[in-house]
Amino acid sequence: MAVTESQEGHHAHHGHHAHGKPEELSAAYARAFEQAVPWPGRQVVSVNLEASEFDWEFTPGQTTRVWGFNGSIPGPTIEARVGDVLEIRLTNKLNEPTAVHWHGLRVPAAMDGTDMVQRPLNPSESFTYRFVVPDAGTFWYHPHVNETVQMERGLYGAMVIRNDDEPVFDAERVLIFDDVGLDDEGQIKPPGWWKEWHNGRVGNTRLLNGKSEPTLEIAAGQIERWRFINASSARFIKLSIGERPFTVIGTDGGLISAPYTTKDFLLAPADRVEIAVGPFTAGETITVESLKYTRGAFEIPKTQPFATIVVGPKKPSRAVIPPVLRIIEPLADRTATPTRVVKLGFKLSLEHGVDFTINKETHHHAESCKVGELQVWDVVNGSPVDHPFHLHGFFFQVLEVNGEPPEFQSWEDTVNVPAKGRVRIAWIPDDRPGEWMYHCHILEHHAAGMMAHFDVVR
Ligand SMILES: [Cu+2]
Repeated sequence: MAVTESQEGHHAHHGHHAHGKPEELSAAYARAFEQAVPWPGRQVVSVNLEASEFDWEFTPGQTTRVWGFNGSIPGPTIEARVGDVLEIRLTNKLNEPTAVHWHGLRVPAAMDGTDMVQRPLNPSESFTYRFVVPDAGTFWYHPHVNETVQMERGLYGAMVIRNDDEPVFDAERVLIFDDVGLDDEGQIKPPGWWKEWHNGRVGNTRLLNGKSEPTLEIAAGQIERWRFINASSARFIKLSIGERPFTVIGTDGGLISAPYTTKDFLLAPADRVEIAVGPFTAGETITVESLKYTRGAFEIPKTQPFATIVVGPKKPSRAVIPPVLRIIEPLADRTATPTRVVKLGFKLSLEHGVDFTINKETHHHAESCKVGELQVWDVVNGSPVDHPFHLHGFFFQVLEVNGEPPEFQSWEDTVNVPAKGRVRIAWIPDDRPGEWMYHCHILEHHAAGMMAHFDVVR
């Protein structure tokens, strides 16, 4: 199996990734593929994704050699309805192996796209993923192979899954935050030395939908639904719309319990938020920006712009934000006894300067979880930097962050665990046994060991 140098280091830590050709499907894969049948009245949505290298203008007039899906950054937005089957054919036109993870989707383990459940596609190979999409919300896709390079260069895209009874807005858009580290020639810098491993890469060029500081136009008087995704390697975005109030309606796992109005919202790497934006007045100019946030890294917090909103002539509005968006029954009380403690830590390393650990191990092998059994996990951060904790394949509820309950009920797949802080989560594995993982979504921390494998068993 041909692997790049950066992959070998990653693979060396755990020995049970899948072998064989992609077309020699495992029994679990074949079963999952066969069982992916649309719900009544729903359909199969077919998508072709091709990962390749091409030229892209992050800034007008400056060409950068990038990697992406279907020749654009971000890749195409994959849209479907709850209960549809997505059949996604991935073709690898890169010169190194890749595979795709469907971030936040509750797919069978065999379709999760990690190197535990499939052998990554070699150059020029194709592979078809097929699964039902059971939940409405804003999700995204990205490789789970050599991520610090592949995602930095532009391999990611959004997924929007809708229900029949979505709240009504005047318009809707998907907005993906990212950044990229460019050199003087406008080319992507190779991975950096120990500071970049410690902090994760924060690039010098801020992007919204693959462009440096674009302009967004909105009609005065209208209210739009904006679905934000933070696809950056390590940047924390404290979202602000010109420091005006906006209304949060959804997070990682779709709609939240009730609208929540705020002036800022923290998006750690891999987080999503859906907000109602507007109404504004004709002629206004508003900045979409990230406010100062201290995450404990060696960096100076700054307020930084990502885009400019220009408000055009007034149009009528038909938007209605319902007072109750969704009923979310709590899985557990805040005082529930934890069934597991997940300790996020670090240790000094000759190779990286610092290694990142879970329960004192890099690439930790964690205990299995039983289908149907309530999980209450205390995720404890013993390090002086924030870590966004991501659980593959399942949604959890946040019970507490540093002892405080969250502002609203929601389903999440990523939660920021503050420096020296503690987050208590609850979740129940539904009947999708197999190999899963949880890890820090700062890509350099994940690569430097802050991840754990575990099985869901019947
Ligand atoms: Cu981390």
